Amino acid sequence: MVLKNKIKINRNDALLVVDMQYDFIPGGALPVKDGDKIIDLINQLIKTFKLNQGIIIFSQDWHPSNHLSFASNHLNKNPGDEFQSKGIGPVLWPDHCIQGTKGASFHKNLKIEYVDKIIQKGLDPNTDSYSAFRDQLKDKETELRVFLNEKNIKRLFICGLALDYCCYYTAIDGLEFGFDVYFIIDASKGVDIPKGNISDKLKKMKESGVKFVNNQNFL
Ligand code: VGL
Ligand code: ZN
Repeated sequence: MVLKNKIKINRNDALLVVDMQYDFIPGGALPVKDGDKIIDLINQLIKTFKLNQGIIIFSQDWHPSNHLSFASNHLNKNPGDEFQSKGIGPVLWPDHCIQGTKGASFHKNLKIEYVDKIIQKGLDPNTDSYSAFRDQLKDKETELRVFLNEKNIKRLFICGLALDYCCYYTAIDGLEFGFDVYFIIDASKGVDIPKGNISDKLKKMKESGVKFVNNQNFL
């Protein structure tokens, strides 16, 4: 399942580090199991991309407190309850990554000094934006596509949190927008909500043409 060949990063490559924020790390509001264990690996990747003139991008979930993906903004709903309506769902979440809070900030151990661009998403209270490219209704894009095209990026390497939500939707949109998409398996962790979601989303990515790699594939 993981590619065998070695990969040499160049100036047409981008590393997209998805949502490495306190709320997605154990201790946060929407913790991803072992989310903190991938920080060192991501820092190694950041160094590899920097050394080889690749571009480094961080995405940041950045919600207003009245965001409709929060169970607290619905009557009689709890985090994890099923909910599917106009760009929200398939479940409701605990309040997380509220703009300006500690939970929304990047983990302090990340090599943020090497970042070329930060893409914020989920700002519209009425629709979610798992993908770093655009909202779930596919209505409004972030700056990501234009930025990647301006920098003449061909290969997009994705890692971070959560594998089965923001990483997955970003990877699928990346393919649709014409990028050669690589998913760095060992530098990503998922929530697996509902159960089986991680393996389902890995299968969908593979079928769609996403390539799987590990940190050791990089030269
Ligand atoms: C995410 C659920 C809600 C993610 C963001 O970063 O994967 N998941 N908001
Ligand atoms: Zn969110």
